[in-house]
Amino acid sequence: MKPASWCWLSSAVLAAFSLLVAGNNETEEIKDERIRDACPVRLESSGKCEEGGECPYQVSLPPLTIQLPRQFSRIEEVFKEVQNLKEMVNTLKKSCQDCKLQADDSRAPGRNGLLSPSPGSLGEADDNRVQELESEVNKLSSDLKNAKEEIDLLQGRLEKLNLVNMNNIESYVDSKVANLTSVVNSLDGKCSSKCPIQEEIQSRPVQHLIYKDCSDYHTIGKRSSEIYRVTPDPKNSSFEVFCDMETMGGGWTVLQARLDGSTNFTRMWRDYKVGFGNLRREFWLGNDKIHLLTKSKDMILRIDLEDFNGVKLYALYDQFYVANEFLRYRLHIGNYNGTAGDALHFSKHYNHDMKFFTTPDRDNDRYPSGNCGLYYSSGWWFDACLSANLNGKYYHQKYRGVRNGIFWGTWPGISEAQPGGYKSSFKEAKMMIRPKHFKP
Ligand SMILES: *[C@@H]1O[C@H](CO)[C@@H](O)[C@H](O)[C@H]1NC(C)=O
Ligand SMILES: *[C@@H]1O[C@H](CO)[C@@H](O)[C@H](O)[C@H]1NC(C)=O
Ligand SMILES: *[C@@H]1O[C@H](CO)[C@@H](O)[C@H](O)[C@H]1NC(C)=O
Ligand SMILES: *[C@@H]1O[C@H](CO)[C@@H](O)[C@H](O)[C@H]1NC(C)=O
Ligand SMILES: *[C@@H]1O[C@H](CO)[C@@H](O)[C@H](O)[C@H]1NC(C)=O
Ligand SMILES: [Ca+2]
Repeated sequence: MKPASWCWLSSAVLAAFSLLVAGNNETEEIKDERIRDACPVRLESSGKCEEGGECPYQVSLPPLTIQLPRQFSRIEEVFKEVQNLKEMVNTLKKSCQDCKLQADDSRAPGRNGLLSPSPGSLGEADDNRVQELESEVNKLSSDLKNAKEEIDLLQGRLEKLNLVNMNNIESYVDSKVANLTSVVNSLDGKCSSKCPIQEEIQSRPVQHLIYKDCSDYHTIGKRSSEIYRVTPDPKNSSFEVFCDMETMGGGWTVLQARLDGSTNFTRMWRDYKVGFGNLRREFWLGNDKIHLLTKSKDMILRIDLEDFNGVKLYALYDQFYVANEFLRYRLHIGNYNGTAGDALHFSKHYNHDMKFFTTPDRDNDRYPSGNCGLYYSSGWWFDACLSANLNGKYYHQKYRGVRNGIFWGTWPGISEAQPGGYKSSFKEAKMMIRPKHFKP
């Protein structure tokens, strides 16, 4: 492994690092100035006027304080991620160096018998790989420098305008960090695979980067729909989720799934809070986890539905956020697109957007004379009461009586009266989220 590639990577990381440090120092200076200088504007004479010339008066202006947008604190998180990367790179660097020493040792005469693959045949391929990586990292480094320039530019504009939307720059930096993460991860794999003494490398504690949701696993090349562990909030716990890596390019974190009625969804507040069911079959991920996931990034929601006639339709919402428990897991949903119809914003009177979560034991709905969760046997963001309820009872066929099954009010033909008062049921339902800015 050539040291040059590490050099590039570290300089990229350091570029981001120094940018942040510079920011800190500036604000401290501004603070100091303010303490020393109580009077906002001062005029001082420092001597006599020159003949016919100007008087050496000096005007001291008050320090300029700039209100940065709240989103600027995101920089701190990115900084932490970059630091993680830096540590990871150092560890890798060290292990690769050890690795190289071992490789050199083993090439020495008399020790060749210990090695199974011939080091000579690997050399050329390694060189190419190193060169590829080098140029990749090289490019990343210049990308990061571009990001820095872009931030500088934005900071300049900030002084003129009071409001600047940092979302774009954030997601730009985010995607660069995700990209660096994936490069580091792929280096990790390559490094240990060519090390002659594998056990030693593998027994070292492996440092893991933070995967906030399934899209981060997709970014590092995971393509199988499986259970993965995510940490949407580094200050909070990590947990397992099921990732859909196939639908519409993949990268989806599944929040809810119905497919055979094996899990009972008539549950109380506590169960909906922590989640229940089996991640590989039917489950509700849990409102606390859904909150953390939707807080960590701007998310879109996809709902997939299938009825017992084999009709499959979907609904996409370009924003999805669930507030915390204190705010009763209020739903925030964006614009609709898709084929299943916009049942969450059915009409003025049936609209699930901005509604609180209700369960049979916690009435937060807009129906004054009863609890919609109790009546419709589920936990959901009820209005008064519903035009959609994906947590309703699982019926294996059409049913009569209260419409407490899985329900999507814009489904073709669902509102027409059926003979004998039958209601249609659904075979499968699934809710999943993915970052808005994710490009599969
Ligand atoms: C802050 O600036 C001062 C002088 O301007 C410098 O000595 C110091 O090293 C800087 N601190 C950091 C953390 O860069
Ligand atoms: C990283 O960025 C480069 C150039 O921007 C791109 O070609 C590459 O596909 C990206 N890698 C990943 C894993 O996103
Ligand atoms: C589901 O749970 C509820 C509440 O515990 C119970 O009343 C109901 O009978 C259960 N349904 C099934 C199908 O087991
Ligand atoms: C972790 O997240 C849960 C759910 O939002 C919250 O109740 C709890 O206070 C968080 N804990 C920390 C340490 O932030
Ligand atoms: C809906 O999604 C399709 C496919 O992704 C896209 O072509 C179309 O422009 C979208 N429509 C709206 C209104 O966003
Ligand atoms: Ca009520």
